[in-house]
Amino acid sequence: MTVLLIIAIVALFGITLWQLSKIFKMSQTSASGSDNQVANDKDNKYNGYLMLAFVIFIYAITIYCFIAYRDFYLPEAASEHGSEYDSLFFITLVVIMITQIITQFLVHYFAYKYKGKEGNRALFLADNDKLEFIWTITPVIVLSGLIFYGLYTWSDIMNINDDDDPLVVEVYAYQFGWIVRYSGEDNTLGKANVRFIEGINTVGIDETDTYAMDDVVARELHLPVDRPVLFKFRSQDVLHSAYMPFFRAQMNVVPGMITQFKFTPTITSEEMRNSEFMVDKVRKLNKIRRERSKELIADGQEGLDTYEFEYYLLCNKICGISHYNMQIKIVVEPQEEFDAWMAKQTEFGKEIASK
Ligand SMILES: [Cu+2]
Repeated sequence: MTVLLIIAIVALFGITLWQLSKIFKMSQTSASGSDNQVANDKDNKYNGYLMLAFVIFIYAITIYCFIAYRDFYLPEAASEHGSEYDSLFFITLVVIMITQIITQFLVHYFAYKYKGKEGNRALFLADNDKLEFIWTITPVIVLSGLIFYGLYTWSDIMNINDDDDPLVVEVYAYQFGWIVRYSGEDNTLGKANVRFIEGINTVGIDETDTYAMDDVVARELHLPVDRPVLFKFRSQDVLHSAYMPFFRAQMNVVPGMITQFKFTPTITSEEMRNSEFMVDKVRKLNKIRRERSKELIADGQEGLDTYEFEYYLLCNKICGISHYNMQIKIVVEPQEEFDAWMAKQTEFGKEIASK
């Protein structure tokens, strides 16, 4: 790979020198009156066709990408606000695509249509108020529409209403992992500070705070389905970002402050695992893994496990050397299963009492 890169750099450097020498030569010849470097009708025609060919190439590669990468789309959102987010995204994409397809065509078509011709002179046009008005006002209207729609969606999603009685959960980020803290019976998180981190107190809970006694610290993020969850994010060290693509949620995790985000999960892990989309995706993935396993085993190494779908919360800020593996499993389940899981966890108060 490195060798390839070096070869590419040397080649590019060579081409640059060659082009530079050409420019130098051109400036010399035009000064001396020779015009053998000026494009003639044949050259212009050739370049005109190249312009047309290039726009066809752009369209072809766009269509190819849509088809080739169609499997990489996320399925239906697994949260309540997800569909609003998806419609915003889809409408923006459609508006941009239509504009791009038309303007790209016009740019290339006009370059072809008005290609240079011997003896032709360009028309001098100082300005045209009407035209300028149209091409200024149209983007203003379209963009304002998109921006207002985006702002409306944003405030709708980010509006945190206490009447919803959300389950309060802290998501704590560190290099390189996540810890979650449930607020317990009182649904209020105890105070915490990085200075209190010691031994089993992994997220720095204030042991003197009575609200903290029923807090539950866990290494898996369990969420009851159809109940609003209010996430409070804290970071121990650097900037991280909590990314939950299936729920269309992402929030920066900033050292020294608490950021928050609320959403309601609507599809359990089990339902997502059994959905048509996921069954098909997992089948394709496991086919790739089986083939890779064969190679590994033939090589005397251990084969790969069969993949099973789980939701994950991932870090989406490049925060250091093990950033790529900074993740925590999310389990969305019916309320009863959530309660059963919670009953098996130890409250912070009991944990410090038994140490
Ligand atoms: Cu991170």
